[in-house]
Amino acid sequence: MAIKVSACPRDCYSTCSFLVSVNNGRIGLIEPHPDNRATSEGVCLKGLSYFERVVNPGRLLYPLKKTGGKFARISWDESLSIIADRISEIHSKYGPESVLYYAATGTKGLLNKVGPAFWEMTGGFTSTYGDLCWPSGLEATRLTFGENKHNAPWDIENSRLIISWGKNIAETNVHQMKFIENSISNGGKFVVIDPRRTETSSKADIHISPAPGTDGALAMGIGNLLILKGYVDVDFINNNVKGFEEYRSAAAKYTPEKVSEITGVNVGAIRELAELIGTIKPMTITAGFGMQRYRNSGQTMRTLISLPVLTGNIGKIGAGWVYANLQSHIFDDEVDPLAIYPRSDNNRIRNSIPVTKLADGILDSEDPPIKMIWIERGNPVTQNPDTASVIKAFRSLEFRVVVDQFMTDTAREADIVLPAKTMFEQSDIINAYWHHYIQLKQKVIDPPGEVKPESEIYYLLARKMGISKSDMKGKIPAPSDNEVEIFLEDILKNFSGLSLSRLKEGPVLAPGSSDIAFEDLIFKTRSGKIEIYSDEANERWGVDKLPEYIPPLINEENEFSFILLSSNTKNRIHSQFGNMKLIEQFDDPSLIYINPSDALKKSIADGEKIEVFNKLGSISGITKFDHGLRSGCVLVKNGRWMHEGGSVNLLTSQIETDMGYGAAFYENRVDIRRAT
Ligand SMILES: Nc1nc2c(c(=O)[nH]1)N[C@H]1C(S)=C(S)[C@@H](COP(=O)(O)OP(=O)(O)OC[C@H]3O[C@@H](n4cnc5c(=O)[nH]c(N)nc54)[C@H](O)[C@@H]3O)O[C@H]1N2
Ligand SMILES: Nc1nc2c(c(=O)[nH]1)N[C@H]1C(S)=C(S)[C@@H](COP(=O)(O)OP(=O)(O)OC[C@H]3O[C@@H](n4cnc5c(=O)[nH]c(N)nc54)[C@H](O)[C@@H]3O)O[C@H]1N2
Ligand SMILES: [Mo]
Repeated sequence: MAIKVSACPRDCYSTCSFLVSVNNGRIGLIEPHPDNRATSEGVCLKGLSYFERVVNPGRLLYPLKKTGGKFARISWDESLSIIADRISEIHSKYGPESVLYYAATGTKGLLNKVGPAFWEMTGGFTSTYGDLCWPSGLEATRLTFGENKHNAPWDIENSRLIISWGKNIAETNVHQMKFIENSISNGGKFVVIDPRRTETSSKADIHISPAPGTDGALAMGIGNLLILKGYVDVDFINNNVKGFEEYRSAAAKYTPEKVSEITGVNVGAIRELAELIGTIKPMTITAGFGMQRYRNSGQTMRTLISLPVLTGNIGKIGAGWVYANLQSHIFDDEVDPLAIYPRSDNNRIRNSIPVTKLADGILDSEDPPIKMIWIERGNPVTQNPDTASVIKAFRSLEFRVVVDQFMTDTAREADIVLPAKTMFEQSDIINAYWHHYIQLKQKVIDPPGEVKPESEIYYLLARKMGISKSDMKGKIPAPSDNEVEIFLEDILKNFSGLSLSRLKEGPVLAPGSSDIAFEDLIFKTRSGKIEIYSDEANERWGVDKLPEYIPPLINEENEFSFILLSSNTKNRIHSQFGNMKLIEQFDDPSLIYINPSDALKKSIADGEKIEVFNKLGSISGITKFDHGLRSGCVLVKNGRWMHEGGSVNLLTSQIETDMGYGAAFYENRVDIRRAT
């Protein structure tokens, strides 16, 4: 048996460091690597289930071709010939930009850039812009501080007051809980702001449950009280902040009474929260994604960010705005929500389809219209808004290729499905967005069946298409472990302290990173100060220069009674892991959560089979009474597959957020009825 160092490449805060036991080519126990201070506590259930993921009977092991609606195994040579022929046919009929390359969050790694490099070599392609996940918060943070970084994960235990705002830490960032619990044991206070009771709020001193999408009003109201009570840090503001006077008059409109009316939070709780924030230092707000699933989300995030700024909780131990720590993103030029890939020098990338409107973007595309799609590391039929339209858009195309580990609802729509590697089957370098370690995700076993990593698929396809080996040099590694290592080492050589041999021992803190973000009080904004007031926000996104509360669209009454929330869940990452036997025992995706008072109005009992529907579609499931969910909401966990009752995105529309081209997944109303 051998034990090898590796790291989890899922799109998850923790990005755990692993010690992987390998026995006769089989993955055994996965244990935490002690050198990662953020994740040394333990591996989550999903991580423990990896041993099963690799050998899961549903794993795709060979290329498949669909004929007459049925998939059958074909050889690599045949699949690549078909793809090469279709690409050249579609290129000659419509031009290279009629090919849409779509990649999402399935796995992190520097080798992911091989995909766009290949498509660029074919003469060009179209890609998506924006992001389904976090761009409004990234942009709000960048506009305010100039960059996205925060204190080291372990620093939060030094906070005396921690506010978890729209984040379900106990399920989505499990390792952060340990540090929060350390703070609580040392007498720190913990507040959770979420329209439902969660595993996280069960640990809180105070749980505030605002009406969905109204957090902006709550934060402006708190800001107003902080100013009125003299709780703001005047010296810090005078030296470091742009726009305080303007903010003061904007916030004055948000009296506790008005905020209470908007948010449904009682005046006493609003005053108490302001009192805590004003009097307890250091304070950290750790913000999640809940309030970013509304059209107003960028502006909402700006209202929240103002609170640690007003109270001087920036650049200090135990203080700050914990949203995205991109200090390990040393390999990217810039994190710019406007462009996932920087435009190439020779302009071969058309960045024209908004990811939130993937369906309409394809259906409305012209000059040239999209005719082919290549999908890897993503499951857009399940995860992107408006599933029915996504399927319609895919079916309007002439040719579809999906690369995945499993026969997902998206893969089912493909003409050719290619089998993808798992994290154990190719080495890669990964970064994180919560801690600031650089890590090696190490190859520990050979891929099973005929599985090939994407870099190899692209290499072979390029050769089929007549692209020379020398053209691929430095862009697509030749198919061997040694060539992959040379490719990665070549990137690492630009950074002191980083090398493959060092990373084979364990995680390394990113060069230039620091445990206390903004300790130097240098802010890379236009003014060099923290910008509560931002000209750029207005110029780039057309929003007010100041943070503000804009009522969400769901407040506009329509015939559907409930607001539809679709949070993440502990034992899955979006649509991944639900098909593992280990996970099935703990996770029931069929459950549809509703407050009993609402269910009773509809004469629906706990455990009864129901449908959730609106104008876009319907899904089915089992009612689960949830006293902790705000009345007026229905909650369906995102990531369910068609055979589990249907993706929640059958009910969501293609609405963009005010900044960063994100997805306003929660701006949807639905109704429920007993299933027939
Ligand atoms: N186990 C697990 N971990 C994950 C993931 C996963 O799928 N599974 N996904 C990863 C990814 S990609 C992401 S983006 C993150 C997401 O991490 P989180 O932000 O923690 O997760 P969400 O479930 O999107 O939302 C958090 C909470 O916001 C609440 N919420 C909804 N609407 C509002 C609102 O209007 N105001 C407020 N204050 N709260 C609201 C929801 O009830 C929910 O409890 O997690 C990452 N970690
Ligand atoms: N209604 C609603 N929808 C949501 C959300 C929500 O809160 N509500 N959350 C949104 C968020 S935050 C996010 S981040 C997105 C996530 O959206 P996606 O990134 O599309 O989500 P996943 O379900 O993780 O799908 C990733 C796919 O990649 C595959 N995969 C994993 N590793 C590899 C690999 O190495 N190679 C290849 N080729 N494939 C691989 C997996 O098997 C899986 O099918 O979903 C969004 N959708
Ligand atoms: Mo995400």
